[in-house]
Amino acid sequence: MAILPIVEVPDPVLRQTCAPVPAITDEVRGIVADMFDTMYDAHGIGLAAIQVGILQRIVVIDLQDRETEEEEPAPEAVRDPRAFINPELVSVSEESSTYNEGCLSIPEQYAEVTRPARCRVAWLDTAGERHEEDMDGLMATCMQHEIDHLNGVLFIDHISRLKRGMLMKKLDKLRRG
Ligand code: GNR
Ligand code: NI
Repeated sequence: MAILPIVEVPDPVLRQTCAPVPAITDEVRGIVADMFDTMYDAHGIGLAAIQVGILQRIVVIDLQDRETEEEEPAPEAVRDPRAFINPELVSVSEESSTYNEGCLSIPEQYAEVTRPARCRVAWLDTAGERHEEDMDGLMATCMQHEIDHLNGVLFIDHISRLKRGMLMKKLDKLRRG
């Protein structure tokens, strides 16, 4: 159990392409556990392994642990931890939806991002079982955001240069204090 440091922009690590997990070992299950610890600690609803510097196709999501003002992570009883190994977009809807996205690698910055409203996703669980599921709403948005990470893509790549410039300037200001 470990909370890992989160890689932030403009670290070039975030632009790498992650490798598929070749075999689901105890080491992989250990990475998943550390990713959950890190995600809950940071009050995120999702995390890709690349955000903790591990260049493998591993994603964790928990939509129950919505960002709150509280200091403590959600109690375990109300958690809904889901791990996705080698997740793939099987298909996406023609209909799109817009969501105000944030990213733990771009602290405290948000922007409206338009993506397919629904998607079908295939993945392996931590026991190596294959799953396929239709996703919509926040789950579809979050999964597409996480699969983007595995390909070195960030939500700011989906907005205009002007908005991206403004957001990066705000982040710069935030960091300077
Ligand atoms: O915590 C997160 N919130 C969020 C909000 C809208 C769309 C996507 C996300 S994912 C983000 C955590 C993160 O950076 N995952 O990569
Ligand atoms: Ni992110």
